[in-house]
This record gives sequence, C-alpha cells and structure tokens, in this order.
Amino acid sequence: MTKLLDLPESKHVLPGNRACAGCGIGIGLRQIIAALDGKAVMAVPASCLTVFGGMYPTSSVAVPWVNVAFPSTAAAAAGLAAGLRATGRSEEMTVLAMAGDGGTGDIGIQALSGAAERNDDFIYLCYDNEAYMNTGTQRSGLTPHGARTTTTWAGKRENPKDLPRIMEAHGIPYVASTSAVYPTDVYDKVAKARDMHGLRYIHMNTPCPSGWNFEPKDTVRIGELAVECGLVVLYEVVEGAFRLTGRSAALARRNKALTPVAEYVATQGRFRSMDEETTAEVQAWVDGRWAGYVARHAAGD
Ligand SMILES: Cc1ncc(C[n+]2csc(CCOP(=O)(O)OP(=O)(O)O)c2C)c(N)n1
Ligand code: SF4
Ligand SMILES: [Mg+2]
Repeated sequence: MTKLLDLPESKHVLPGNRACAGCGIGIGLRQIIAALDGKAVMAVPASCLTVFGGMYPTSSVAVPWVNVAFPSTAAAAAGLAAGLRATGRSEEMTVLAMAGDGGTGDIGIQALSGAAERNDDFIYLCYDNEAYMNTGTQRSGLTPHGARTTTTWAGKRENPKDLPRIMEAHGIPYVASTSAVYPTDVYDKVAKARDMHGLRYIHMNTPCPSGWNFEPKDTVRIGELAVECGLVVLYEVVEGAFRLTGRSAALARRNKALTPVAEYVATQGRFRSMDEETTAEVQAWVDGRWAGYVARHAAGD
C-alpha cells in the first residue's frame, strides 16, 4: 500500500476552480488523475465534476475531457476505448468515465450495465455525494435513508442502492469501494485498475458540505466517520475475490462494535429531522451489511 508521503504531487489537477470550499470531489480527483499519471481521456456528464472541468477555454483538470449527455457516459467511454483500440493507442492512455451517483445509479445505469456486460475496456468511477447536488440537492437512488433533500423534506424513507454490488453481479474484473478522504486507498485502487483491462468499476464516497449541511473544514472528519460507523466500507473485488482494505480492514481486525450511526448523523444538518426509530433502522441495516462484509473478507470470496 502506498504511504501518504509517497503519493505523487498532483500535476494535472490545478489550483483554482468554482467548486464549493471543502468539496470532497477535489480531494479524490487529485489522486485519481495522479494514479493515471495524467494519461487519460475522460467522459463526464452534467454534475458537480463539470465545475472542476470549468468553462472552455479554462479548466482546472489538465487531461482531455469530453462532456457527454447524461445517460450516455458509459456508451461514450466505450466509443473512446474502441477509438483508441482501432488506432493502436490503447496502451498509451486510460479511458476514464467519471460521473455522480445520480448520473450513474439512476440516469446512466443502462449504458453502464451494457458496457459491463460487454466488458468494455475502461475505468468507470462513480463519485457518490449521495444526491443530485449540482442542481441543489435532490434525492437520488443512492441518497441514504433518513437524509433530507429538497425532494425528501421529511427524510428519505428508502435504503440506498448498493451500486458496487450491482456492478459485481456483472462479473467484471474489478470492483472497488473507496472514499475520497482516504487518498492512498483511492490512489492504490485506481493504480490497480489502470493496469487491468475490461470494465473496472470504482465507487468513491465524496462528502459534500453544501448538500449534507456541515462546515467545509469538517469534510475529512465526516468522511472518516462514515467509514468508522460502516456506512461506507473500503473494499475491492479482484476477479471475484473480495477483501476489505485500509481502515475497513483494520476495523474488521479489531473485532469490536463500530461507531454508532447516531454519532455520524448528528454531524450533518441533512439528518436533522431523523428520529430515533429511523436511526435504529439504519443501524440494523448497517450491522447486517457489515457482518456480511467481514464474513466475505474472512472467506476471501
Ligand atoms: C438530461 C439532463 N437532465 C437534467 C440535467 C440537470 N442536471 C445537471 S447536473 C444534475 C445533477 C447530477 O447529479 P449527480 O449525477 O449525482 O452529480 P452531482 O451533481 O451530485 O455531482 C442534473 C439533474 C441535465 N443537465 N441534463
Ligand atoms: S455541491 Fe457538494 S459536491 Fe457540488 S461542488 Fe459543492 S461541495 Fe462539491
Ligand atoms: Mg450526486
């Protein structure tokens, strides 16, 4: 595992963009592009990520980038990969499709599922800020149970879709779950995916101070707390073999109860109206999932 001080300096994600202060996307994006050494071509739909792309002719991301229609990110990436293959340049650069949770789990899922079924040759990275943030915080299929958005005033009633698991069911070579606030975990997973072929799917949690309603200075603390309480789990599935990574692996080794979900929800305004009953439901859901991850880790399947 790469050590924090050994991470390369970010040469391709430049200072200066219009994203909110404390945005988790920027932290993760630096490691993603660094792991590809800037040798990437990106396909990106409408989202907060396009704010980092900026308005032509300026951009804070110094790699080629195609803005694509919302449902077609994976289809566009498959086309870019086919183009590189046809011109004999597949080994020169990686095709990186990168989209939000709404653009991936709701709007883009059919194109992504098709690309996974064909095992098209690109990395798809979904950054998950847990709602449609660029348009002012509407509920997505990945918004957590209990979270308040502009379309769930009383708190969302459903559990979020488990997108990495849906992708794993396609039998693709690589699936990973990470968090932007663990830079070495992000870097190592993207670097591993870079050296593989076929469809590689990485899911990255990205805390969002504006939509989750917390102070920008707390991004890293809140991202870490999500892992401490098991709402976000760091893992990878390589050719079907599952293992927990980084902090999640350490928590499993410790073999103690995780931090209660109640501590996490107390840190964010979006959970302000969450009552004790809902918190207990979410806790039970997290406990069940965590036990499943720990069992898979132990079995190595
Ligand atoms: C076809 C289409 N429908 C709706 C929009 C408006 N729109 C732009 S960004 C966005 C939110 C995307 O949410 P997500 O994919 O989660 O990314 P985030 O904004 O959270 O980073 C929406 C609905 C659009 N640009 N195009
Ligand atoms: S709304 Fe959230 S995800 Fe979007 S730029 Fe602001 S902090 Fe980042
Ligand atoms: Mg989103």
